[in-house]
Amino acid sequence: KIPTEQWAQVIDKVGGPLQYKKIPVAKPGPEEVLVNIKYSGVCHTDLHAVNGDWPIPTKLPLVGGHEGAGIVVARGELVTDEICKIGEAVGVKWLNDSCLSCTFCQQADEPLCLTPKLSGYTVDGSFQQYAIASARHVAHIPEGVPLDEVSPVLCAGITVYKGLKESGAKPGQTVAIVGAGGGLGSLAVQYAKAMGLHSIGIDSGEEKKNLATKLGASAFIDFATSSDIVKDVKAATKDGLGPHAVILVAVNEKPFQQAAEYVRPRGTVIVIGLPAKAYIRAPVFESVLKMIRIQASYVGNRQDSEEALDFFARGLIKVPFKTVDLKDLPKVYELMHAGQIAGRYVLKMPD
Ligand code: 8ID
Ligand code: ZN
Repeated sequence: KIPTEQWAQVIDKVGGPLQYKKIPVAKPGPEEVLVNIKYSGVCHTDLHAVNGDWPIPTKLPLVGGHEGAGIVVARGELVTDEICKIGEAVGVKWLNDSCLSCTFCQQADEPLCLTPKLSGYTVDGSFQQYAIASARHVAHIPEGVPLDEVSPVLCAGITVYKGLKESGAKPGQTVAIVGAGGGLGSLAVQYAKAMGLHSIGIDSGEEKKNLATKLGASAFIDFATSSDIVKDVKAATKDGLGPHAVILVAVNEKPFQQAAEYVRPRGTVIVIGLPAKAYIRAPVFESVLKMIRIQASYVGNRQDSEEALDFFARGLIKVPFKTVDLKDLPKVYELMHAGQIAGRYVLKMPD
């Protein structure tokens, strides 16, 4: 039976504070499903939303979260079994809905939709027991997959997998993962490996170094202790010419202004991280003579999501995560703000 009230983490204004309280359970619209969220990963995007870091305002009051894994418990009258079944395990992703009609949606660039709904940003997300999502956009979680471990795949996994595909890096080539010990980075190292790529991890501290190395990075560079990152990254590639691609998933502007200098000639810099008010910078002269490419990547479409989940279901991706209760979200944000999370935190919803 679906209750009328549920536990949620809510902010009323930019900056918080978070309020752990009971709010009403929403009813799905004609093309929506109601998902009983069991677990939700916490992405740095959720903290950017609380802090008002970005130029687009969030809805308020806001329930954050966009890595929600749960079970469909109700659906609107236009949702058939072909679209989404009651009792099915699904993921509530950042892209909660897109119109499927604009020029971008028509070409399967759903993240570029002109009228998207974003979970935990423009609509309430997964830091609650019952979340609403568009039936055509929920991710279908393969059977037998544990909902706690898979939840971070729903944003972090999909995003880095898409970024690696967009980079054009081919099996046998090398990618640098900037922010390799964080949520996105720790999955990027593994997707890279599964795609036949070598990876160089860049982050800071023993814990993140050990994690990135254990997950498959062939070299690690500590950004806090390296006296010359550009030189060190190049030196970590076999021929000293630098990585074929750089995947930027850090939450600090510095590396976004450095990557163009160590990427290999003909190489690609993929911009994914979204530090507040940051700019990308590259020297024109060297960029031209090296014919480099700088490109951004934004989550993934439904097909990317299915593929990223399939890598997980095949056992190629192990999410390094710790679980805490929904009520403990403030502690997770504190650790995240301090850069002290190696891997991901996953919230367990109350029963
Ligand atoms: O679709 C997208 N483009 C998308 C999707 C999901 C998330 C973008 N994001 C954005 C988030 O909004 C956030 O800005 O990606 C960024 C990373 O999210 P995350 O992985 O959830 O954050 P984290 O777990 O805090 O990891 C960040 C890591 O960066 C390292 C930190 O040590 C941490 O491990 N880092 C920092 I801060 N500065 C660094 C530097 N100079 C650095 N690593 C290397 N060099
Ligand atoms: Zn995210």
